[in-house]
Amino acid sequence: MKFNTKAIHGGQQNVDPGYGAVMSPIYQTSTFEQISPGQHKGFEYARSGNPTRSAYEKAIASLENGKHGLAFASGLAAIDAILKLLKPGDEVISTNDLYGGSYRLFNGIYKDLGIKFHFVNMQDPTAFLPYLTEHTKLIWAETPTNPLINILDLEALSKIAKTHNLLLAVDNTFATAYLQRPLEWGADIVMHSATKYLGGHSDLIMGSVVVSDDALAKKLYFIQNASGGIAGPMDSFLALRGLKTLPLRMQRHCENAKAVAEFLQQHPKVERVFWPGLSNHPQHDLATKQMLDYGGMVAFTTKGNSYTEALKFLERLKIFTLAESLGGVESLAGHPVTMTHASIPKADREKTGIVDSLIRLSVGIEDKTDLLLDLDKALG
Ligand code: P1T
Repeated sequence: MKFNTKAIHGGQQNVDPGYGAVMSPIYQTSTFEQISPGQHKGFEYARSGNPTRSAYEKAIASLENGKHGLAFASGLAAIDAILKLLKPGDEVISTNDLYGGSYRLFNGIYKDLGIKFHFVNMQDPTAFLPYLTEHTKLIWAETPTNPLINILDLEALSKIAKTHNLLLAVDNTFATAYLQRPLEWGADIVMHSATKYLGGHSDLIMGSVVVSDDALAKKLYFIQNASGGIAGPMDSFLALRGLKTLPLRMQRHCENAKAVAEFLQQHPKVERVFWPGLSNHPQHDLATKQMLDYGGMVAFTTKGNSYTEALKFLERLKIFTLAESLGGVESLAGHPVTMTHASIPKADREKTGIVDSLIRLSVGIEDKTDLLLDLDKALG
């Protein structure tokens, strides 16, 4: 099946054996009747499994070209489950340019539980080799990165991971399975904040993990059930509905982001634009190699790098809503320094390029003429 067909039908055969409902029903139940103790119809207790969640898990696994999908209560709950594969003393090499909440989970919780993190600029995939030790177990990559839209080389990272017997986990939230499928490049684990493009309508918080290896899937399923950070049936239903229009939405997100990036690039008040579709983006060729298109996320800095000017710009926007999050049909704008990346210490933030005037746009699927007009007026 091709991707557009899979988005609608992938893993969705016979979702309602009872009545043949075309859409997976929302099984809003905590438990399932057993015919005799231990004998049931496939589901027993809804933390362990729920048919609506299972329908979503099969669908996202199919889209990522993986074998096993797992759905969690949030993107961070999904990352949390992946980290629980590790033991005290293990080491992780993570990209230094990543979602602030992932950094907070690593540094604020798992560091104290005995896991050591090295935050490295992974744009050169060999840069972390000096940090490898016999204790290194996991490479954490995010591409495109949040918020600087840098691109990491999935093929190169997975080759290094295989050579050193490490797990490579990729946060695929910004790209989605429509634009990029990390498992196909050799990654072991792909993770999503399904809150974003997969759900697509800013109406749920959810996460997912997809793997192909059976033993790894078994461990993750054990963690999902034992820790209990599962996605509920209503959110699973909404995310599953979101997947069906993912290709259409992503096409428009990319088209509008191109218009926005090109507009910003020629604007006299703008210093620098970060969007991998621009030929002057440092990893434009790499993005062209590993992504189908360049995504709906655009970041930029203004001339003079003024914190106050950045806030004023954000307050003046009318169609772009000033809010955290991304990936919904509506355009959002954010200020990483005060919002999504505030939990990263200033010195670390600035080292990676998250400066005071950095603005992050999640370009929605509205008419692009209105979006450009809104940006133009707000830039003054
Ligand atoms: O919010 P949650 O569903 O728990 O997902 C966390 C997460 C993980 N990975 C990436 C790349 C993310 O962007 C996020 C969440 N990000 C935002 C809320 C944001 O505005 O960037």
